[in-house]
Amino acid sequence: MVTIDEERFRESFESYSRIGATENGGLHRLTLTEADKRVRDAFVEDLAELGLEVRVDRIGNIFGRREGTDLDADPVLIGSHLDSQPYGGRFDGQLGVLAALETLRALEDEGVEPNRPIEIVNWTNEEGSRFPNALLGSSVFSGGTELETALSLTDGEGTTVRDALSAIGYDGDHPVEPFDIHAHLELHIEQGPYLEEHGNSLGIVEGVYGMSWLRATITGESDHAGPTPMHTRSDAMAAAADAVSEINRLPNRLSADAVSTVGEFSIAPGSINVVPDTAEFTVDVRSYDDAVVAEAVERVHEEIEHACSRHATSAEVEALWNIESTAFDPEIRDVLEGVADDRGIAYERMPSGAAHDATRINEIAPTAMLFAPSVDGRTHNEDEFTEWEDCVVTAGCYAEAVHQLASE
Ligand code: HGY
Ligand code: MN
Ligand code: MN
Repeated sequence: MVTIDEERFRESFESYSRIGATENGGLHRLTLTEADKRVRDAFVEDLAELGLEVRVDRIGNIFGRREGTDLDADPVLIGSHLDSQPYGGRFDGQLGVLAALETLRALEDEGVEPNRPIEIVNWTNEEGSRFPNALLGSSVFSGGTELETALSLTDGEGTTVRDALSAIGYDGDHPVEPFDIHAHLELHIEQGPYLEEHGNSLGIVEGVYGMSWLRATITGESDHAGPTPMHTRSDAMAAAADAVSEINRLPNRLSADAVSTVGEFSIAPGSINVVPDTAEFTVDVRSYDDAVVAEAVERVHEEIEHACSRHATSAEVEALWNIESTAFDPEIRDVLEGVADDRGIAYERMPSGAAHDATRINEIAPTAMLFAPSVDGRTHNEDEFTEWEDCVVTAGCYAEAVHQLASE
């Protein structure tokens, strides 16, 4: 049995939450920025303090290794991500990394020496908001994305991942190559309303939705807002507005779980008395059923085409990213259920609408996740919140499950 130190866990959480903190209790800690560097430095320091062998790979993933008694045993991998959304929450990703850190500290405290090594990780660019390929570090590690492709991704200012990594000194020299993993476990906040609605303190995640990201650029003609008759206009904004309202109505016509989001939107030239000639927006479509995601992508293309023909405009639609839905390992889910049952914790099995690095690791190793409840389901904003008692309960289960997996 392993018991976490609640005070120490909370202190870590509070101190990491001060790095890139916003005034309203959130985090603005975009991947590979100065704030991300500072939290990475804090993480490396904490790993070194535990006497772990620390390594940084070429996509900036940070690993710490705690040896087991059996030097040849495949390790258990634990961890999550420390990057945040713009003005995001302080629980998304960070809670998982710190629960993993607290697990290692608790094992150390209690002098528990499982036979398996344990590897802790902080993945680069899980969020995908600065460099639009989410789960980037874990995707390169699992072989889902080529290293060169990842390093060449650019942000809105044209900075490449490669340059951003070296600017913060995390362009590691360790090769990005998957090692054999006995089991991987990620703790995360639910980022949805169901645990709270059902009165459960823990979610045992069955799997993660499939998703596709697109970027559409609609081109029209800029004209004078006054003398240009409506029927002669090629108004890119009007076309985009039509397309976006249809895209937002799509999910109801596709499936009970389908969702679509237009998260970025810009127009040019952006003058009050000029008909816009350019509109650019992103689309994020998801469902647990990959066929629904594929159908949604097709319908997005159609809606944009129809809107463009109504407004004498043209469009280019770029596929940014796609990931299939994934089902987690039933045996590890059973370990989690056993731990929750032993502790009398109310839990439920559920899918995840949010993508996680565990999705990628599940492609190469037995993987599972557990969720802590999100108050009002709010996330990806500064109001993101999880009751501390729920953080402790979930992290306690996590530590015990890791201990059991590492002792198998
Ligand atoms: O987009 C996602 O689901 C994750 O938060 N990156
Ligand atoms: Mn996350
Ligand atoms: Mn997120």
